[in-house]
Amino acid sequence: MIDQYGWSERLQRQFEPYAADGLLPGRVIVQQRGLYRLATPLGEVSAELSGRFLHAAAPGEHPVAGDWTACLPRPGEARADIRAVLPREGLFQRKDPLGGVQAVAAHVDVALLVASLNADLNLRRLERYLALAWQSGAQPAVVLTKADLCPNVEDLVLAVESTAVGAEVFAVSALEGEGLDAVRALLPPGRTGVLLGSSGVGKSTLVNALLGEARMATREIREDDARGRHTTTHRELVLLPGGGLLLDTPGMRELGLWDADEGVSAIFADVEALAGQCRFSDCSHEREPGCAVRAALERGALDEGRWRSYVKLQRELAWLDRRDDPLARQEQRRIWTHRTKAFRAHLKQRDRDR
Ligand SMILES: Nc1nc2c(ncn2[C@@H]2O[C@H](COP(=O)(O)OP(=O)(O)OP(=O)(O)O)[C@@H](O)[C@H]2O)c(=O)[nH]1
Ligand SMILES: [Mg+2]
Ligand SMILES: [Zn+2]
Repeated sequence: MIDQYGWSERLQRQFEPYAADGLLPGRVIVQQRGLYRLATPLGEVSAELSGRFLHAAAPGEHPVAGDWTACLPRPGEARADIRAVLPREGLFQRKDPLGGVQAVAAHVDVALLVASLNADLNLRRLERYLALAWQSGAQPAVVLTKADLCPNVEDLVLAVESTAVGAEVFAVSALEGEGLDAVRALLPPGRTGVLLGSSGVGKSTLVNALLGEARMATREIREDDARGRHTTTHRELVLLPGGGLLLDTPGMRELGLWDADEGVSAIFADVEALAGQCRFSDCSHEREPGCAVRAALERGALDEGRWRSYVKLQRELAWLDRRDDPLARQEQRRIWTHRTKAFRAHLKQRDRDR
């Protein structure tokens, strides 16, 4: 049972101390607030964090979808208590607004960045998803959905290919079953993919098409362009008929800041208002006279940590912007190509180790 969920000899070795304590391995297939559903050698069970774990673990260490845990089944009940989380690989993280990181999914091999060929394709947003994917250590691939609604699929695929350096690009129509085999091929038995992309691009529809049944809830057709509504509200790992595993996630907000510049301004509106009051419009907020930011920091009106987060984030965004500059882009391309090669080599090595 857990072999199907990607259990490996390496995980088995890491699990030995827990096995000696009578614990069972369980992979998190659904995570909804403090409640979990685990795939274990005894089948699927509901689970909670044990008191001891809650006490000892930092929030960032709480299990997320895809995690492997050590759990203790409650006798006579289809329930278990989670006692520990195994070391993570392919950890998908997002930035939280204050510069920290939050785990989204663990043990991810392939990150499927999903965008619709129907709506305006936002290449910059795609780049951000890509940056996030590269940070996770998972191999990114771009899936362009709703090909049936697009008259110039080839052109768009080419445009995306030139942006998404190092990632394969696929066009699919879940509705007509086009291009699904290429996606299936990314997820051979035991390999885990995560779907990432804005709300409404068709992530859950794609899962259903790959499953061959309507298991995930999808948006009504006539609501296609409804704004701000998320059909999927939790993360769920499903076992595909071909043996691969795919994690469906809620759209857009899932990635927080990486989605849009507006996000930064909204979260740091007070900081930006302060910066607007400096005497010099190009104030670096370091030692210029009449700097409203330094004054507020000295008065204690602006929190030092918050300011640092803001500066860090600006740097991050500048880094993303630099990639619109041809020379910087060339340099990035070199780095990314190198990373792709390194990553492929890493995967090969890992498969050999398994
Ligand atoms: N024509 C066409 N419509 C599609 C295709 N795939 C998805 N759709 C439609 O797009 C809408 C949104 O699909 P969902 O699968 O719910 O989107 P989602 O990405 O899971 O959205 P969230 O769960 O909110 O993040 C639905 O009305 C689907 O029927 C496709 O290949 N072709
Ligand atoms: Mg969905
Ligand atoms: Zn200033």
